[in-house]
Amino acid sequence: MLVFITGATSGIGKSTAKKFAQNGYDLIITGRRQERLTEFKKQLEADYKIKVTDLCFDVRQVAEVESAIKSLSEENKKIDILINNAGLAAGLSSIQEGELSHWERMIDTNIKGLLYTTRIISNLMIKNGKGHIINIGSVAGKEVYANGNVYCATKHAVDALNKGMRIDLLAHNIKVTAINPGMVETEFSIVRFDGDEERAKKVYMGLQALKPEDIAETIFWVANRPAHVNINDIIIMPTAQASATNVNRK
Ligand code: NDP
Ligand code: 8X3
Repeated sequence: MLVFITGATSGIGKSTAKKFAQNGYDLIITGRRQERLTEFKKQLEADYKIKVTDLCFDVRQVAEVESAIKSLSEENKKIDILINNAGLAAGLSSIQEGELSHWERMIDTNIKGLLYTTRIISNLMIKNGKGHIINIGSVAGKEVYANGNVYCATKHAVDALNKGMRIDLLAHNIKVTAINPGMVETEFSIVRFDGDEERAKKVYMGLQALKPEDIAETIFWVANRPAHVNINDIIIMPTAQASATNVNRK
């Protein structure tokens, strides 16, 4: 079995790659940071005796996405599971004050990047007669919170695309699942606050946030249901979080 993961250099994508590797799956790991990909590939191959292919590309650049996937061997084009995970929040500002560059980065990554990857890989799955696409959405795709405007809009788009692709791919024996996490402690908030680690730490202060491993477990479980079973949609939160904004901090 072969799993293609976007954004495997950090956080949820990295933990998910490790979880599948531990269970003997071959992997295609992707991201923009080549050094991290090279190191991670070496480590996974040594620890788990699986085959790992690394592809360094920016999901926002359609030409890069196409040429990276085209460069795969015929064997590596038989992708069983696509995990559309690469994504980010940039900024936390009101609609009247938000930075255009932040908005463009989120829209280009979370929506357009996911679309570019899905279009090509879904065609490979159709050729193969089966597949499973797992989209990483968010609680921000189910609710909207103050100053979350554009990030929430991109994750609402993922929610809609998840439903839309399930309908379009129905005739092709391709499962489509969304995993929608609440707060997960990764590099997410550091990226959101443009590298401000102190501000990022405060997001998770006083509560036990989810760990990326918790999401990896869930993704692995979803991917291992019997052939006739599809999990459409999961919302997974820390026990200390009831909604996007209701958090029990000690
Ligand atoms: P991280 O910042 O730890 O990881 C993000 C990953 O996405 C990195 O591997 C990064 O790789 C990759 N990525 C970002 N932009 C691009 C790009 N333009 N091209 C290719 N790869 C890219 O965050 P998380 O693990 O938390 O985030 C993973 C997903 O989970 C995102 O879609 C996020 O929205 C979602 N999510 C996160 C939550 C959280 O609380 N952490 C909650 C709900 C959803 P590189 O920089 O090397 O390109
Ligand atoms: C990430 C979770 O609450 O910051 O998608 O939007 S949140």
